[in-house]
Amino acid sequence: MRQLRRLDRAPAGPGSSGPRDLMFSVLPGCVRFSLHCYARLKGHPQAQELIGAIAGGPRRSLKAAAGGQLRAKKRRLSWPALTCAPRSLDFAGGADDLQLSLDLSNRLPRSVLHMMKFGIGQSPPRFEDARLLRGEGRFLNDRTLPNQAHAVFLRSPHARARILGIDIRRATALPGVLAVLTGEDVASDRLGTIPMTLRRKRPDGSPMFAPPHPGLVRDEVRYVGDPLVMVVAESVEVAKDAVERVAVEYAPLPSVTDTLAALAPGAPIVWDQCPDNISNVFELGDHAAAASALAQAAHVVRRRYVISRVYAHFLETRGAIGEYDPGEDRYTLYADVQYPHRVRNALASHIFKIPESKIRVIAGDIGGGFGTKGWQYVEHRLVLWAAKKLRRPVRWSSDRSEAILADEHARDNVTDAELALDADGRMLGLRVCTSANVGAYISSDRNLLATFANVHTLTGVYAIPAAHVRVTCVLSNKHPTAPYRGAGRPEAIYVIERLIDDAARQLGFDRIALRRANIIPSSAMPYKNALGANYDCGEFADNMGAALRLANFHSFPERLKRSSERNKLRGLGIANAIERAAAPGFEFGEIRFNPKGGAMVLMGTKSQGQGHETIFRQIVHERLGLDPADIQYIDGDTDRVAFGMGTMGSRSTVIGGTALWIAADKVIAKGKKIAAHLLEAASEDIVFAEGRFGIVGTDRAITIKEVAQAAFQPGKLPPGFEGGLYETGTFSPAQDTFPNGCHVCEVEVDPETGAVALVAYSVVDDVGTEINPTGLKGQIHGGVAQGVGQALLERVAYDPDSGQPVTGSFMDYAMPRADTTCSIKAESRPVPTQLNPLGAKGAGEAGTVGALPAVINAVIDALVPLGVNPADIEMPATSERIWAAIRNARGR
Ligand code: MCN
Repeated sequence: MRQLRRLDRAPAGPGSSGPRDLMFSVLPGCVRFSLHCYARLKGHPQAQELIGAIAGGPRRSLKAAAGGQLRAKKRRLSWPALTCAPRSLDFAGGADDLQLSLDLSNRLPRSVLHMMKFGIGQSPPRFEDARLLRGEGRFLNDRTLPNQAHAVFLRSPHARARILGIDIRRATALPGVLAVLTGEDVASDRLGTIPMTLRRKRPDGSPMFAPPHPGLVRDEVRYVGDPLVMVVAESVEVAKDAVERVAVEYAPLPSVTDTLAALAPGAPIVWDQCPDNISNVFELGDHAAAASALAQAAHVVRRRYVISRVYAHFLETRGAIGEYDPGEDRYTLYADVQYPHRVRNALASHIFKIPESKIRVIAGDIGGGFGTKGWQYVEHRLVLWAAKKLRRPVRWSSDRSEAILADEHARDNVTDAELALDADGRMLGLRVCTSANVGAYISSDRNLLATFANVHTLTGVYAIPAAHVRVTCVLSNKHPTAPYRGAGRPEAIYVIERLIDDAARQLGFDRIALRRANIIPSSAMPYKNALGANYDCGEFADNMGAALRLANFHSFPERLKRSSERNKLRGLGIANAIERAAAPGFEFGEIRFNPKGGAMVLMGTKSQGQGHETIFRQIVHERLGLDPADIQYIDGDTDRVAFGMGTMGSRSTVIGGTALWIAADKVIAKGKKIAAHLLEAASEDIVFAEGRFGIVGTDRAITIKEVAQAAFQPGKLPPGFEGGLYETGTFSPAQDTFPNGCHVCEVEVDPETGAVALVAYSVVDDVGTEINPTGLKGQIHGGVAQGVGQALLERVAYDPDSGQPVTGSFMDYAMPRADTTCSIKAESRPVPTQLNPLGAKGAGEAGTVGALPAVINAVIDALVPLGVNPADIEMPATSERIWAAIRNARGR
């Protein structure tokens, strides 16, 4: 029996002519199939035709159905193949919704059935999209609690100033104001901070200086935006008025924002206790080996690269609602956080010092997180604290202009890199010294993550036998930094891939030949690089070859010629990317059946837009053959999900997916025992395949749904057998996976204005087994766009004298838009890893990792023929910078 099921379709938008996406699943191994069509018919006048086409004729019972049109999608089903007589047909539903259920005997070709499969490697439309596109998502701002009050923060207007006094009397007196809270209140209520677990040293060997943010400051402000007063009122408007009535007496002090300026002797000091502004130093690799390689090399290429400061402009700005239940003496935090369980742990263990059971964290839909919606934002603790004081829910919701002041920023470093090569261009050693600007506070390990966790791939995909990196974490009067898509990975690949282009130019090598000569061959796998990363598998040279083919590299000279005929410069940039993804650390998944045989999947990961609801259903469908429509998906609630580490570091698919795989294995193991009892066979004779438990060598079988139903009926179980069917999986991999790929970017530059147009972009990526190829492409595209944004446009800029951020709105902070990018060709060359049963590697950051160097290398490639010094081109490569570099080259 074959079963073919219509699962869902994306809603048609206004003006569209009918259902856009039709999705089916097939459970192979069956003789017949049935087809269920759930169509929302309103506004789709051709539904009858659709149904007729599916059913191959019978429209007799469809007269109530109006609307719907069938449009075969290229890679999906060919509709004529479905024109076969139904054995039975029935429908149900109201005026707007129709559920069509066809039971058709036979006959879809195997190839068609394969295309319609829902499991791993298929690209069904995302389950979450219908809800999200209809505006039925549950984002934080969709949530309103009865009697909620509103919080607004007073943030420092100075980069550094001593607070001489705070007068809240006029604010408190404003009608509608419920509370005006200051750093004194935080201190007297003894709210804690999150301790550092990293044990770092300063250059003189003394312990790391890592000052956490207290929540609200009371003595001194240290960056523009530093929160010092929280007003809670009946409405946001009243709270904002009250904030303006708070009188703070400041004594401004000199500030420093630039990284190298903060390190200079006599620089303004961010913290009196740390006179050199150096928080700590991190080192990795073999210093002596790298030094000796540099000393003995025929050539050494030395360059300085600057990675600009950017920040994640989520579609949904951050927010939090705190609620306190005095009856249960329990807090609930509603917030757009990436790791609900870790937020709960941090709040309970370190901020409030109460049992974890006293806090529930709920994260609904999240409009983008990008690594930056982490756990230690002070607003989380403050809304809970205020809610308990006021016995009312307290909401804070950042608006777009507050976001740049309230959110953590990312990247921001200056790197000096040296590459040693022999006379033939073989790479011998790499030495890297980075000064990373970490801002004014270090409130948890997370704030330092990008400075150390991903430097291991600085040697890229190349066999460089000796390497050493030293990262100096520099305090400044800027916002703290946090992980942001890639969190050190793009920075690492930026350094090595620019350095190779610079080496090729300086020494007269062909840039591709130089890469090929040094690339780690797949025969060398597993390969431990000089910084300790253990690359388990990968075909780096083949990826580069495939990417160059995809980009039509051989015909680049013709395109170059055509561009120059139009007085445009053209450049092509290459970057081989590799990254650590899905680092060891537990993740959790649960499959919980109900007595009707449906299942709930509960995950410790938290989707922020990646499409988890779809991929985890795919994995469960693949393993258990469950109808995805029978699966309810839950994440982001610490009361409902037993445990979780959350979503970051491109870990959810690999680690969460494997946890779910383990849970499914346990379901099968228990299911076999139940099936054996029901089929009166020995459990060793039961085999499970495609959703059915059968007796080996016979056609006697029952479905997993029937087994699940039996699990809740004592009479159907062996005597003394534990009933129920709910299994969990908790998994931590032995090591990171290493997704890799090659990016080829082409740009056109207008030599008169310096304007850059991205004209072609190709990526070949290896993320191991692709769970959902379309979702994956979306991730690659989104990641590339984020990299392109940083390479060409984005930068958080500060006025060096006052320390004021001068890119406070989208008028000054240049966000990439659709017309900044071009059509991105993404092709997969998966080399499945053995590190997890899925064979998957992480993918969520891969696009960004290669994009920074590919774009900048392309821009430089375009400009070098004009005599532009590559050192004059740093990110963001704005038209103004390029124009100035061209003028410089022309000696004007
Ligand atoms: N995928 C796949 N096959 C694989 C790996 C991944 O098909 N072998 C696809 C799946 O569709 C999966 C998605 O890629 O849902 C991302 O999977 P994964 O690499 O496991 O990454 P995570 O789900 O853990 O997401 C984290 C990652 C990171 S670190 C950032 S930053 C980022 C990113 O995802 N932030 C995002 N992508 C984002 N996408 C959106 N829309 N919003 C964000 O905030």
